[in-house]
Amino acid sequence: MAKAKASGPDSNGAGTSKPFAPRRTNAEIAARFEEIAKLLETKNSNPFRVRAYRNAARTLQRFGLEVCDLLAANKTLTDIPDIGEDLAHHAAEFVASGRIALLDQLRREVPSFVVELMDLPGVGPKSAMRLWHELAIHSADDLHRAALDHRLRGLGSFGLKLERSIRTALETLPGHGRMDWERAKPIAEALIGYMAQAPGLERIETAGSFRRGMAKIGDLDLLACSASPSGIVEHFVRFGDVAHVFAAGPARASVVLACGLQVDLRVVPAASFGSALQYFTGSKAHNIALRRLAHQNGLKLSEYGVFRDKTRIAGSSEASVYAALNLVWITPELRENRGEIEAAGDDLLPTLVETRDILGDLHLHAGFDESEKILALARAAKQRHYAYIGIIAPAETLIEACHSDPESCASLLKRLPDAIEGVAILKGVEVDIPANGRPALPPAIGALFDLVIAAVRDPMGLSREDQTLRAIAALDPPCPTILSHPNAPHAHESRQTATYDVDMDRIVRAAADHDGCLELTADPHRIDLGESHCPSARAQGVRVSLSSEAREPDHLTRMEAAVLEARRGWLEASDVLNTMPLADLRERLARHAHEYRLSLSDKLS
Ligand code: DGT
Ligand code: CA
Ligand code: CA
Repeated sequence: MAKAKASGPDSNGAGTSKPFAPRRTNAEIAARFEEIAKLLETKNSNPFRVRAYRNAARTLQRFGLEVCDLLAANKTLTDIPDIGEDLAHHAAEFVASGRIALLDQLRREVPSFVVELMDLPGVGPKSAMRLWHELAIHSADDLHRAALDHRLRGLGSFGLKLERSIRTALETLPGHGRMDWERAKPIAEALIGYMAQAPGLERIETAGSFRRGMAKIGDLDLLACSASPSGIVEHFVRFGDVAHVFAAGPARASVVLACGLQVDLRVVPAASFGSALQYFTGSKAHNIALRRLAHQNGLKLSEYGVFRDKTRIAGSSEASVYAALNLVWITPELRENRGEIEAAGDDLLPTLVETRDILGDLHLHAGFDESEKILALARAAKQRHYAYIGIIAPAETLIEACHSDPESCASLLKRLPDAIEGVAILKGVEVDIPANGRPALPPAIGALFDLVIAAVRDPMGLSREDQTLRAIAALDPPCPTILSHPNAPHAHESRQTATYDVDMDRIVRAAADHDGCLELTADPHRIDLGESHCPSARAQGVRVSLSSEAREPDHLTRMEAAVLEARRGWLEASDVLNTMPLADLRERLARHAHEYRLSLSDKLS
């Protein structure tokens, strides 16, 4: 892997004329070549031309040197295997401008969902075009629904084959892939609302991974309580969005919804509702450990209750089940057999952070001149009873707008009010962390902001060691206040996921050493600091900022998913940065700004 040169575009470019020219990587070029190949295929282009783009993409992914470095050194790209004149021209065009005219033109001609359809198994370029033209299929969801409604067979033998393979996939793979919790939530709410009208229903709850708040769920489990189960099952399978019922018995049913999500319903009597809810909430690992504990105490635990010999001693409520095992009730988010059973035995469970503890959202995206958007974001924040929000502008555009001049940056900042609709506005800037780890933010400009968020983006594909050192260097004083996406499997625009591997333990330790914070964002494409790393942040006293990374007001609701992830990571309110009252938060942020200014005066003296 080529290292960025000290004088390259990644270095701290204060004082140079183009300090923030982004470094375009081979992986980015390859992704665009691959997309061109796919788009050409949909247009029935010459197969040799298609193959040329595909081969070049493959070569670039493996090539040891970065195209942008070769260009900077005035080397010819046509020396790279599989790169002819045309492709060399496109690569240079992309490195210089971030665009490829041919790709822009193709994207105008072929809608993006056609390429997305081609990513599905069994769908090629011709079939994607036919699905679009003949059946008006625009997405994987449309395709699932059409398969379940037998509409694909109208396309002849290809359609019939595709229909069969999709149906098999839907029926054998529960839920056909995992679904984001956030996406499943309104579906679960709609189902619960619908089920509440079932005759004879006493109670209905979600169970399984959804109830445990997992970021992605395999299928949705529902548990109902009723003395007349068959009526409940009949009502369930008549839900409007059910596309296929593939199992229905007297007290249970499994269906697939049009969106591809599988839903399992079980109906139990009141006496065992608590033990069934406990059992079907899982996780499997938690259940196994719990059953072992019951056994050690001479008891038997099952979905029907807790039994001593043949006598049921608990089962109507979950709390009764845990109490029978001498445990306090364990919140579902913790039920993964990661020490929660031992902690419950000693009554040492954490008091987990809750949505109502959150006093603000420190990572909302808007340019400082987008006053209408900022007003809308502030209003959405007010509705959530937030005291403050962080408006985060991308460094690149900001620096361009103020021509790298601190004074004009300061006057730009002054135009943004300190509070809107009673919500305090913290002004922040997001900087990319280049390969050498030193964010290219001129200190005199960085010092003007309330907070600096440093984000790991390109280049991906560094070694684990280099990637770790890069993140650690970004935490070194003068440190940004918050390290964002420390563990992000970064979703490229091109939908490619580049390999990205870091030693999170070392990064958390570095954050502790430098009094830095880590961010957990709930952007569904980027669950970054995940539940598994929260406990070590907590143990080392590193505050975690929970954020929505909202680009529009509706996205602020993502905070709920961030809170769930934090709860699954055992975080209490005092482990979270944005539970701090505004004055305390300002003080903490100012401490960083102070260090930043000190280091600035060091540099100037
Ligand atoms: P998912 O659907 O893959 O996101 O994960 P879960 O946890 O929702 O799993 P699911 O739907 O297969 O089953 C729901 C719960 O039922 C699970 O969390 C625990 C319980 N369960 C299922 N199979 C077993 C088993 O073989 N042993 C035990 N002890 N519990 C089980
Ligand atoms: Ca499930
Ligand atoms: Ca299930």
